[in-house]
Amino acid sequence: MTDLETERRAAAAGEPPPDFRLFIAGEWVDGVTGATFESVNPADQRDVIGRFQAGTAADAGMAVKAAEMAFPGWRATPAPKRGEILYRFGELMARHKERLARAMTREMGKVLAEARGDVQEGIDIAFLMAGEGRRMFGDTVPSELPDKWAMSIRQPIGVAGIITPWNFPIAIPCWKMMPALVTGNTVVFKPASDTPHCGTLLVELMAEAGFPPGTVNLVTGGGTEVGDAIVESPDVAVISFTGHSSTGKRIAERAGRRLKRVSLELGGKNGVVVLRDADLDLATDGILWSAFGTTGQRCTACSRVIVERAVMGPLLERLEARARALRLGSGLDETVDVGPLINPGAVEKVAGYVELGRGEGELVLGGAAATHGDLAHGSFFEPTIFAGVKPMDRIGQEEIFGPVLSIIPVDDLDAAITALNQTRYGLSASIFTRDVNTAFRAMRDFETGIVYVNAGTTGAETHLPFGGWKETGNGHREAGHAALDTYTEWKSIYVDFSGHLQRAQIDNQDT
Ligand code: UN1
Repeated sequence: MTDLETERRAAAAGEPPPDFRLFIAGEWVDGVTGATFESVNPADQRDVIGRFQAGTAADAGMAVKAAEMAFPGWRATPAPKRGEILYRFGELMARHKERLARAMTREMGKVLAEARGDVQEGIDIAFLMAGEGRRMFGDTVPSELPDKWAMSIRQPIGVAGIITPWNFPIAIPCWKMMPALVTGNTVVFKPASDTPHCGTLLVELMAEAGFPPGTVNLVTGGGTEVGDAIVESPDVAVISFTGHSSTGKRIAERAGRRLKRVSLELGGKNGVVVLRDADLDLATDGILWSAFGTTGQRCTACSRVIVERAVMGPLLERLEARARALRLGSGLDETVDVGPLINPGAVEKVAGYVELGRGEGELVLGGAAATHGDLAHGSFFEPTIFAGVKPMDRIGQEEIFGPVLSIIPVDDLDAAITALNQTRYGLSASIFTRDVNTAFRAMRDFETGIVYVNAGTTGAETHLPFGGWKETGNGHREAGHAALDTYTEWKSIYVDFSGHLQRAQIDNQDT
C-alpha cells in the first residue's frame, strides 16, 4: 500500500489528519501560536490531507534569522559543492516521483499524468541548476589598458523570500529555490495555503539531500501573515513571487520602498491564433490541452482562440465535440481527463465569469459547476466554450484561471496579431499555420515572452527563460540562465598588474 493510500484510508476511518510543522534552522518545529489550518483534497472535500502550522510574522522572522545565520557558510561553500547537493535533491525527487505526484494530485487536483510532469519539471530544474554550480559564467574580457585584467563574477544577494502558488506546487518552488541556492543564497519558502503538503514534502527531501541547516526554511501560513512579513523584512534581500497580479503589484510597491529586488510572475491571457491554412486537427489537440489541461489553472493556459473566420466553423465543431467528451473526476483515476478547480472560491469566480460571458459571447458548451454523483464533493466545473467573443470583451481580457475558452473570430493575420496583442498580459502565445513566412511574422510580432508555432500555449521547458511581457511580470525571468539574474549581483573586477596608475578612458587616448 502506498503512503497515500494509507493516509486516505486513515482519513476515511475517521482518524484525525496528520500534523505538519515548520522547518526552521534544520528543525521541524511548531509555530509560535500553535494555530493550524487544514489542507483538503479539492476533488473530495471530505478528504483532509493534514493540519499545517498557521505561521505568523514571528515564525517568518525566525526563519529569516536562520537563513541569515546560514548565509555566510553557504556563500563560502564552493558552488560546485552546492551543485552536488542539488544533484542529490534531483535524484531524490526522481526516486520519489510517483509518491510526490500522487500527493500533488490529492492536494491540488491536477490529473496524475500532469502531476508527474510537474515533479519532472522540478527534477529538470534541479539538474540544470546543479550544473550551474560548475558554470555560472561571467565575462572575462580584454582590458583597454596594458597589463590589466577585466572580468565579472556573480555573487549571491543574501536571503531569498520564495512565495509560490498552488498550481505548480513542486515545479515552481524548484524553479525559484534551485537558482537561489546554487548561487549561494539562503531561502525562506512560503508555499501557497492550498498546497502546504507539497511544499512540506519538497522540503523534507531537501533536508535529506543535505542542504545545511538554515539554508532552506519553510513557513506555512497565510499571505497576510507570513508573506507580508517576508516581504517587509529588511533582512530579506530578494523576493520571488508567482501568483495574482494584484498581489504582485502590492508586493512590488512594498519591496520598492526598500529597493528590494522582486521577481514577479503574474497573470496571463494567452491566445492561440488559428489561420485558414492550419492543420485543424492538430490545432484542436493543442487548444484542448492548453485550455482544459490543469483545468485551465496554468499561467500559460490558453483562454482565447483567435481564429480566421474562414475556418471558425470547422474548428469550433472539433473543439466542441472533443471538449464535450472530456471526463471529469478525481485526478487519481487514470481515466479522468480534467480534475477539479482548486477550491470552492475558484468555482464561484469561474461561475461569475461565465455569467458575464453570457452577455458577451455565445455559450456553446458547459457553463456550470459539475455536481453529479461523486463530483458533488469536489470543486468541479464543466469545460466551457464561448463563441463570438470580441477582443475587448471582459472574458476575452481578464484572467479567469479555469476551464473557460473564448473563441474570437477575425478576418486575417493582421487582425489576429492585433487581437492577440490587445491585452495587458504577455506570457505565452501560439500560432497554427503551415506558412513559414506567417510563422516568422508571429514569432517577431507577438508581444509575449513565449511563442509556440504549431503547438498550444503550455509546455515550457526549464532551460529557456520563462516569463512574460507587460503586466505578466516585471522584467525578470525564471528558468534558463536568465533565472540566475534574479538571485545574483554582478561584480566587475579589474586587476592592474602594471605597477603604476593607469587611468581608463584617459591614459590610452591621444587627446
Ligand atoms: C505556470 O502555469 O505558472 O509551460 C507554469 C507550462 C509549464 C509551466 C507553467 N511548464 O505550462
